[in-house]
Parts: sequence; structure tokens; C-alpha cells
Amino acid sequence: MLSSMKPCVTISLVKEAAGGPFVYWHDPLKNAERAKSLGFPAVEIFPPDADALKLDVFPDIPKELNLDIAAVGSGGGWVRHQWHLTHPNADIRTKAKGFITALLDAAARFNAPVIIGSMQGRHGGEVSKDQAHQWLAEALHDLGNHARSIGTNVFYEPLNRYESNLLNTAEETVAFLDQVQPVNVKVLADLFHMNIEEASIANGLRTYGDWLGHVHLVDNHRQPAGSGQMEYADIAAVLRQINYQGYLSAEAFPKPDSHSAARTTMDTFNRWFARR
Ligand code: LER
Ligand code: MN
Repeated sequence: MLSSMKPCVTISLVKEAAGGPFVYWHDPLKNAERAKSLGFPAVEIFPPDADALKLDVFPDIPKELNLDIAAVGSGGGWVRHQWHLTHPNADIRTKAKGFITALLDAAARFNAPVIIGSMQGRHGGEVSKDQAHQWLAEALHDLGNHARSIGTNVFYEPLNRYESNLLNTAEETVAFLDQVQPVNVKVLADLFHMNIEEASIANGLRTYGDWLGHVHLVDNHRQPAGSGQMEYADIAAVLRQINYQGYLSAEAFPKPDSHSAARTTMDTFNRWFARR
């Protein structure tokens, strides 16, 4: 079967995330135009909060540029407020869930799913691993149900061990999701995290199979795909085998600069992942 994967590139609007692994920074319209000039059909937005996506402040990128919003990141709730879904304080867990719910609502006008990455939090101290998993399961249920009610999805992103200790590998993640069965929840596979945690990134992607909804395309050192030692041939072969039809979204440091990082990613996408 012919598969068609699509390239995408991140734009961060969060000034507190300075130094983070996002390709373009600030001005969403100007940067989406630059992405479009390289042939990207979509952008992924990292907003400070849901208000930043409101009609009066956020440009209608789909209408103005005919680009899609592939996904919206929720990490602003962690970076700016230190809120997360498995925090020992119930009030903070509620704030984290409210932050993501508001983003789902705001992103729905672009049909954009919302990512749960750093907002998943971690266990430790007074919070056992079982307890944290239970809270994560409840959050994915509730947020997935909300996403279903407005016709969108949640992308759950397993992180590497230095960023979370909840679910690090594809095997653990799929076992958890198969048991919890949250609706309208798909997995975001970030190749940088997988490079740290998987014996084989290709096998990990095969394990995700139908759970896979989004990919963060990046090289082993968090720099643009194609600038490191990641083996894209194997990764592309598995994504074709599992008939992955989603985005490969560049989430990488803007090295040597944003536009060059986007161009390197696009060259890598065209070399390994474009339809042929
Ligand atoms: C952070 O490392 C990351 O990969 C983000 O996509 C998570 O929010
Ligand atoms: Mn990521």
C-alpha cells in the first residue's frame, strides 16, 4: 500500500522555553511562511497557554497560508507553572488537566490534537509508581473523552528517563495503553527519546503500530534530522510497513539557525520518508 507521511516543523511561542528544542521561535505567521517556503504543509505550535491560540491573537494559519496545524504542545503548563498530571497536590493535578482541556478546546478550531509530554510528570517521594500510573490513566481517559467530544485527539508522548519515569519504552507504553484503553489517545514517538530508551528504534516503532499518531523527527543529539547518526532507512521502512500516515514533525535545536534546521529536516524527509 502507498503510504504518505507528511513533514512538519515546530514553532515555539514560549519565551520561558528559550534554549529548548524547537526549530522556529515566536511570530507564528512569519515562521509558518518560512516553513511554507521550504515546502512544509503543516506546523506544530508550542503556545504558552490556550489564550495564545484565541481568534484575536493567533493568526488563522490554515486560512492565510493553507498550512495545517499538525499538533499543539501543552508543555507550557510545566515550563511556566510547574503543573503536571501526577503531582502529589490534587489542586495542581486539577490545574494541569484544566490547562490541557483549555488547549484542546482552543486547538479544535484547527482540528489540532494536543500533546501530553512533560505535563505527564513523574513519580517519586510520596507518589508511588502505581499511584502515578493511576493518575495518568485517569487523565488520559478524561482528556481523551473530552477530545472525542470535540472531534480531536490527544497525543501521549513517552519521554526518556531523564525527563520522566512513568513510561519510557514502547513496550511499557503499549502494555499500559492496551490495559487502560483510553479513547482518542494516540502515541507521539519522539526519536530522540527512543534513541535513549530503545534497543532498536525501528522495533519500538513497530511495537507502537496502530497506537502511533505523531512522530517528533530529530537526530540522536536533538539536532535537526540528518545532522547526526540516526539510521533513517530502518525507521522509514518500519513506518511504511505499519502504514503510518501521520506527520514527522521537526522538534530540534535551531542549529545552526532556525531556517537551516528546517531545511536540513526537509532534506532528510525528502531523502527517506517522502512518497516514492
Ligand atoms: C521534550 O523533550 C519533548 O520531547 C517534548 O515534545 C515534550 O513535551
Ligand atoms: Mn518531543
